[in-house]
Amino acid sequence: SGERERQPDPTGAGEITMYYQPQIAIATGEVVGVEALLRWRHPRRGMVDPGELIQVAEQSAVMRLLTRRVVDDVVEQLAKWTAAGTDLRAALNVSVRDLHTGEVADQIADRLTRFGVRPDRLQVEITEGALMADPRRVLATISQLHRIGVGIALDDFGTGYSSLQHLRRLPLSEVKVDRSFVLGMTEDADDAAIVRSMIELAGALGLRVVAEGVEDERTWRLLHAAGCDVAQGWFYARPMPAEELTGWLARYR
Ligand code: G
Ligand code: G
Ligand code: NA
Ligand code: MN
Repeated sequence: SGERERQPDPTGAGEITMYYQPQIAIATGEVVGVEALLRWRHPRRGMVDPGELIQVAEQSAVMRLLTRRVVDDVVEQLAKWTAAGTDLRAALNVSVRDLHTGEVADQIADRLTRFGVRPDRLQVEITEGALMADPRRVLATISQLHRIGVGIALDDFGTGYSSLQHLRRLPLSEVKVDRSFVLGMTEDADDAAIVRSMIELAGALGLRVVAEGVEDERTWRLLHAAGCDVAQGWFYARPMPAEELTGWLARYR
C-alpha cells in the first residue's frame, strides 16, 4: 500500500511491494482478474523479482511473514477496488510450507471478514510441489480455503508429478498451464499439442484454464482456437503496481 511504501526503511533491506498482472477472458477480451506478484525494492539493486527472495525466505520463518504481508496487501487492495466499483478477482501465491498449517486459511478468512471482501473475489495459487511434501495437511488447508469460498488454482500445471490425480482429488476452480509450454506453442508442435490436451482435459473436468506467459498475438490466436478460457502475459500487460493498473484498465476499455 502507498503509505507503507513511502516510509523510510530503517533496516536498509528494501521494501516489499505487490505488483498486479491482468488476466483476460479470451472469448470476450474482458479483464477478469489479476495475479498478485511480490516485488522487492532493493536499496541498491532496484526492483528484484521474488524468485531469489522466496527461495531464501522458504528456508526460514521469513516466508510466513512474507505471506502474511501478501495476504494483508491483496485483501486490502481488493477492498479498495470493490469500493471503487472495479469488479476484479485477485489471485495470490502461497508457498509450499505455508500450506502445512491452517494459519494462512485462518488469516485469509479473518482479513476477508474484516475488509468486507467477498471470498469469491480471492483465489489462492498452489503448486503441485505442495502436495508432494505433506499431502494430508496440505489438502486440509486447501479444503478449508475452499469451504470459506476462496478459489484454488493449480499453478505451473504440467511441470509436477501425478497431475491427473490432483485434478481429480483437489477442490480446484482453475488450472494454470505452465508458461514453459505456452512460450513454445508457436515454434514447437509438441508444445502446442500438450497445451491443447491440457485445455481439453481441464475443460472436461469443469475447470477454468488459464494460459500464462502469452507473449504474442500468434500464441493468443492458437489459445483462442483451442478454447482456452483466460490468458495472462506480456502480450497484454506486464505486472504493475496497483496505482498503474487503474490507468491501464481505463486505457484498455
Ligand atoms: O514475478 P516473477 O516471475 O518474478 O515470480 C517468480 C516466482 O515467484 C514465481 O514462481 C512466482 O509464483 C513466485 N511468487 C511471486 N509472488 C509471490 C508471492 O507473493 N508468494 C509466493 N509464495 N511466491 C510468489
Ligand atoms: O510461478 P508463477 O506462475 O506464479 O510465475 C509467474 C511469473 O511469470 C511472474 O513472476 C511474471 O513476472 C512472469 N510472467 C508473466 N507474464 C509473462 C510472460 O508473458 N512471459 C514470461 N516469460 N514471463 C511472464
Ligand atoms: Na502463480
Ligand atoms: Mn505459474
